[in-house]
Amino acid sequence: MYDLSGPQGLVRPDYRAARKKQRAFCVWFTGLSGAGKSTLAVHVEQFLHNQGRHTFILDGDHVRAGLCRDLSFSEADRRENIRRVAEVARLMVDAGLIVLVSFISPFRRDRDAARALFPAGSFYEVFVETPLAECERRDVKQLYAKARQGLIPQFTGIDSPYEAPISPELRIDTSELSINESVVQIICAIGT
Ligand code: ADX
Repeated sequence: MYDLSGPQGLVRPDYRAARKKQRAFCVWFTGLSGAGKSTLAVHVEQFLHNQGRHTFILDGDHVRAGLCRDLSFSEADRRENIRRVAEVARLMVDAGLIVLVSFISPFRRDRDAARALFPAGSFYEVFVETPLAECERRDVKQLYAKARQGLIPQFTGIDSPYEAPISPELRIDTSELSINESVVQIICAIGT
């Protein structure tokens, strides 16, 4: 792991967070499309913002329209997608922010590599483990129907793998918990 604090100047990452009167960290939401990752990130952010915290959301749909617009959904491009967003999240944490990352991030080794970028205790993996059947039933973006018709190749959970986390900091099944109940669990897990 490289040290961003040295050559950049005398202001250390923890000084920047302290100036914001907060602990800086990353909450990494992973799970299938439609599992509820983005919804949870939005509500956790709102809670933290109302508590006076400085936050930022990095979301797959948003980042793929800009920073990662050159990337497809092949395995290699998904890995590059996650590598980039992990690096950006790390920069934002060093800037003193609480960063909420919401990507399918289907491969365990890429999530582990993301975790390794952060100081110990400042990365929380939240596995949004809503079952595929429920994600498909919701089909908010009508993508599962298209994937089943063969119109979207390599769709996660259909014909592209999702590797479930082995020991995430937290598991949330949004088919069993309300948004508010989920937010409370996440806030308790991150301890802020
Ligand atoms: S990741 O696999 O590289 O982490 P990411 O979170 O950025 O995925 O983007 C997922 C979103 O892209 C989904 O919620 C869905 O809206 C859209 N999408 C388009 N094609 C696919 C696909 N083949 N598999 C999964 N999601 C897709």
